[in-house]
Amino acid sequence: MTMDLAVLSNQHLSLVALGQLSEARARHVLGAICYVAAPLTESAAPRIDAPLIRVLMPPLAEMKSAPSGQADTMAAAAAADPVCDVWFSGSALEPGQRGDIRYRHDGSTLFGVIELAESAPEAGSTSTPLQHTTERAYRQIFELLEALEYPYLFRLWNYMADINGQSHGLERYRQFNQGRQKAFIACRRDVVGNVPAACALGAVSGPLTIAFLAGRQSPLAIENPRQISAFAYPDHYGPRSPTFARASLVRLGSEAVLFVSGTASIVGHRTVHPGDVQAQTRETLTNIETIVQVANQQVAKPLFSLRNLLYRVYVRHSTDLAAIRDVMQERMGPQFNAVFLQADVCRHDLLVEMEASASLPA
Ligand code: 3EB
Repeated sequence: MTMDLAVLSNQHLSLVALGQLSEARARHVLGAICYVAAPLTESAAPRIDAPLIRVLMPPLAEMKSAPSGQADTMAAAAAADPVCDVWFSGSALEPGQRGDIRYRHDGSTLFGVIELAESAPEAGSTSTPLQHTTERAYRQIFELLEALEYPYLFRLWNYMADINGQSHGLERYRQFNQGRQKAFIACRRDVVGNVPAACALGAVSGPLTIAFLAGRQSPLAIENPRQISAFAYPDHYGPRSPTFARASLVRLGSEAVLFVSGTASIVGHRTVHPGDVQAQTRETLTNIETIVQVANQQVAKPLFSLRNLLYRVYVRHSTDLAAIRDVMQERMGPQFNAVFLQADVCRHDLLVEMEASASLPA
């Protein structure tokens, strides 16, 4: 049976569907990130021999309809089946484990996952546990990539508990940024310009959980002209800037793969439309559209569009689901491909954040 698979592509599958993939197709799974409302029992865990991580981040489904006679605003979001972002390779895969990282790779692309419980640094260190743990995770990632000769990070997903919480006098997201940037510097990685696409979101609970895609082909880092680059944010967003690009674009064989980072209602460096989830959704889509235009200039044709991306939408308040979906529909029509997750976004005033990807013949 021939697997008509792209060089690198992703798909949203329910956890059940992931467990039921044919053996031939399962062999092509690089890895998966599964978003679950509650910890999985062992029997519910899919028996798939690929790196898979579970993030406690409830998937959202809209209720079919509001009770008759009640206003639309009564329509609430309900928990949906666990949903997985599954990454496929068109080639044969090799599995591996090194330290706390599990990975699979195909000679061109590597997908890895690492989960670390937060632990305090040795006595005398000024790092907070989250900062220390982040630094350890990233050092392991860079060491693996060096050892296996996959030098280029395309994309990272960062998930942590209580992202907006305060401890040791600093917001936890800012502690994470400190640890991440320190590891980049220690491992002689660029912290401005040539940096990977990423997202950083708050889960209900659980360890620091990171998934990543890396390769042997250098990606192009893309910035959004409407926004100040995150690595150049002013100091008042934290002592160390976030280390990510607005998107990355990589050419793999005959395909162009676009990774749009977590994108929110930020213009310049400021949050705009605080308290207005629909206006935030419109601004976010305008930001993604702008990133898509920059990517299209790079491939010299209108390859990517809002409609042909695959979205993950992080919703702070599950009751905002319908309002967000309506704006997406108003902008893209009914045919868009998205999953919605309840998550904490890394600024208090952000109500929604979206990330997207597409893999297209270029
Ligand atoms: C922002 O634009 C919103 O720290 O890796 C988006 C994407 C955000 C990635 C990260 C943070 C990150 O600043 C937050």
